[in-house]
Amino acid sequence: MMPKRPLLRLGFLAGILAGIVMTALMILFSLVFGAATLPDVISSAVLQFTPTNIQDALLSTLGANLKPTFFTLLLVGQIIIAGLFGILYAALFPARPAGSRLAAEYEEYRQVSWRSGTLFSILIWLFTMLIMLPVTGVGFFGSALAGGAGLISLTYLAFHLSYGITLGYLMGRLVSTPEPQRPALATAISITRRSFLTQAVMLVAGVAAAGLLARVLSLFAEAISLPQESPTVGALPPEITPNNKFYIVTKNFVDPTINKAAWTLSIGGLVDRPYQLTYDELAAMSSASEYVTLECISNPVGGDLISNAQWRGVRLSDLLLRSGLKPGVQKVSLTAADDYTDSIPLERAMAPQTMVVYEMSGQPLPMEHGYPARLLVPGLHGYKSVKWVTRIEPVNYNFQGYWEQRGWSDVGTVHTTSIIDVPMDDGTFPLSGGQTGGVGYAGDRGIAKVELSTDGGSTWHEAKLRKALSPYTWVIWTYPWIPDKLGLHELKVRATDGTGRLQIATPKAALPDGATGLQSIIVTVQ
Ligand SMILES: Nc1nc2c(c(=O)[nH]1)N[C@H]1C(S)=C(S)[C@@H](COP(=O)(O)O)O[C@H]1N2
Ligand SMILES: [Mo]
Repeated sequence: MMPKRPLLRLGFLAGILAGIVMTALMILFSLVFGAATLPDVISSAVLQFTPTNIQDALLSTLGANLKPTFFTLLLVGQIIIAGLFGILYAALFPARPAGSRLAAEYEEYRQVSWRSGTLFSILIWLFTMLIMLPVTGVGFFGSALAGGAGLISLTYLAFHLSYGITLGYLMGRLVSTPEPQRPALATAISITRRSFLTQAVMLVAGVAAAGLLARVLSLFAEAISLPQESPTVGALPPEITPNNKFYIVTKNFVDPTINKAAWTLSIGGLVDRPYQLTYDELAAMSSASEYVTLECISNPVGGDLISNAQWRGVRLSDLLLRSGLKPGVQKVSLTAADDYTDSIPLERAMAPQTMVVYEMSGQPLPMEHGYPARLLVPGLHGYKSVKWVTRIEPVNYNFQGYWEQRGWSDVGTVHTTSIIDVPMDDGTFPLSGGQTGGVGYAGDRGIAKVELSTDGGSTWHEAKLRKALSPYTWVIWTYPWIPDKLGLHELKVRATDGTGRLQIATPKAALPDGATGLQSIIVTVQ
C-alpha cells in the first residue's frame, strides 16, 4: 500500500502544475477568442457585489491598475485552488495495491492515472457548472455569459480536462518511476518526490518571478511613457485627442474581441419591422461625421476622464426610421457584447447628433473604444455611449441600465466644467508673466465664457476662447497672466455654458450624477 502523505503532497504539486497549464490555456483562449476566463467571471461578480461607492472610489483612485492587479491575484488564486484540488484527487484516487509485485502496482497506478484524471476533471467541471457559476451570478452552465450555456460548458470542459488529464498524468509519472535498486515503494516515492519537489518549486518560483518581472517592466514602461514635459509647466491638450491617448473606461476585466464579419446589429423591440445589419450593411448606409467630447460620469472636477474625437457613423434616427416605431415608445435601450446595457430617452435617440459610430478620428473604431461599432450620445456622460453595441430596442417603460442598477443617475446630462492645464498644480510660474490655459466643456450646451481667478476666487478675468470644433466639444481657453507678486497663488477656473448658466461651484462627489465644484490649484510665482 502506498503511503498517503507523500501522495497528498504530490497531489498538491501536480495540481499546481496542472493549474498553471489550465490557466495558461484559459489566457490563450481569452486572448484569441475574447472568452471570459474563470477569474474574469469571478472578478466581475465581486465587482457586482461591491457597493457602488467603494467601486467608485477604487476605480477612480487606482484606475487602470486596479483591474490588472486584482485579475493577477485571482489567477494566482486559481492556481492555488488547482493545487488544493490536486490533494483531493490524490485522496480520492489513491493507488490500489494490485498484487504482491511492486512493478505491477506502479504499472496500474500509471495506467489508471489519466482515466482517473479525466473522471476527476468531469467531476469538478460539474461542480463549476452547477455550483460555482450559478453562485457567481452567471447561471447554470454560465447561461448568462456572452457565449451562452453551450459554448461556455464546452470550453470549460476543455479547460477542466486539460487540468485533470495533466494532473492524472503527472501523478502517474511521479509514482511510476521506481529505482530498480530500491525495493521499498515508499523510498522510491520519497526520492522521486524530492527531485520532483525541487523541480516543481523551481518552476513555480520561475513562473512567479517572470510574472513579477513582467509586471515591474510594464509599470516601468508606463512610467517612462508618460508625457516628458517639465513637471512644473503643464501643456494645453491637443484639441483632438489622439486615439491612443483617449481615456478608456470599461466595466470588464477582459473586453470583448469582436470579429467584424460575424458582428451584427439587431433593431428589435417596439418596432414595426425588426431587422439586422451586418457591419458592411451599416457602413453602406449614409453616414455623418461630428466632433464630440466624451466625459465619464465618474470624472472628478479637473480629472482626466475626458477626451475629444471626430466620429463617423450612422444616425440612430435613420436606423429607427427604417424599423418604424410602435406607439408608446418611451426609451431606446442598448445592449452590448459584454452584456453592458443602457438607455436614452426617445427624444435623445432621434436627435441628429446621436449616432452609431464606427470611425474615430479617421481610424476604424479601436477595440477598446467599442470595435466594430458603438453608440455616441453627445451631451450625456460617457456611460450612455454603449461600446460594442449589438442590439437596439425601443421600449415602453423606464429601462434601467448596468450603472443605473448600481446607483448611478439615469439622466446623465454633463455638468458644465472647466480645467486648468497650464500651469500645473504645485508648479511654478514666471513673475514676468506667461500664458495660462485649459478646456471648458458643457456637453451640447456649449461654452459661452471661461474665467480665471488668480487670487483664490476674489476676482475673475475673462479668458480667450478658441472656436469650438462643433456644438458638442470642449473649447480651449487661454489667458495671459502677469502676476503682481512673488510667492503662492491660488488659481481657480469657472465656465458659463451656452444657456448662460454658471458652472456649479458647490463641491460634490461623482456618485450619483457627476462631480461638481471648481478646480483650484496652487502655483509658486518666482
Ligand atoms: N459595452 C460597454 N460600453 C460602455 C462601457 C462598458 O463598460 N461596456 N463603459 C461606459 C463608460 S462608463 C464610459 S465613460 C464610456 C467610455 O468610453 P471610452 O472608453 O471609449 O472612452 O464607455 C461607456 N460604454
Ligand atoms: Mo463612465
